[in-house]
Amino acid sequence: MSGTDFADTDATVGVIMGSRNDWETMKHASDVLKELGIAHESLVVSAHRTPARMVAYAAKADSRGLKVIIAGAGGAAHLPGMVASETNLPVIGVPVQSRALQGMDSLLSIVQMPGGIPVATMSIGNSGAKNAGILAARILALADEALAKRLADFVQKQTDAVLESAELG
Ligand code: RP5
Repeated sequence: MSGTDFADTDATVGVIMGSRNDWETMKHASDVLKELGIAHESLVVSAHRTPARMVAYAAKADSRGLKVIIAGAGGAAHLPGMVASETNLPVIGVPVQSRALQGMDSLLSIVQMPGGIPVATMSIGNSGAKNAGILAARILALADEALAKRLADFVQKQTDAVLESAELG
C-alpha cells in the first residue's frame, strides 16, 4: 500500500495531521468546519513516516478541488511547512501539544518558515485547531456569500453566549 492515491472528494478543506494521536486536537478544526457546513476531509499524512504520501497529497490538492489545507503536527512538526512547499494553496498550521516540550517545539517548528513559503500558524493545541477551522472559513467566505452569512451568525452566537454570562454578581 503506497498511500499516495486519494479518493475523489467534494471537500474544500483538507485537514491533515502527522499521527492518529493528533486527532484529539485536530477534531476541533473539523468540528467548526462541520458547524459551518464546510465540506472537508480528515486524514493522517506524516511528513516523516509517509513522506511520499505527503508530497502526493500536497501536489494533488489543488486538482482534487481543495481550497485550503489545515495541517497539524507535534514535536518536529515539519508537515505544514513541507506541504506549503509543494502547493500554492493557503496552508494553516496547528502546533499539536507535545508531551516532552508542551508544544513549544511544534510551534517553533511550524512558525519559523523561510521567506517565500508562508504557513499561517495558529496557537498550540485545541484553540489553535478551532481557529484554524474558523480561518479556513474566513478564506472561503471571501468567495461564498452564504458561508459569509453563516460565519457572521457563528460569531454573533459566540458574542451572545459571552454576554449572557457576563454578569458575575
Ligand atoms: C508527529 O509526531 C505527529 O504529528 C505527532 O504529534 C508526533 C508524535 O506522533 P506519535 O508517535 O504519537 O504517532 O509526527
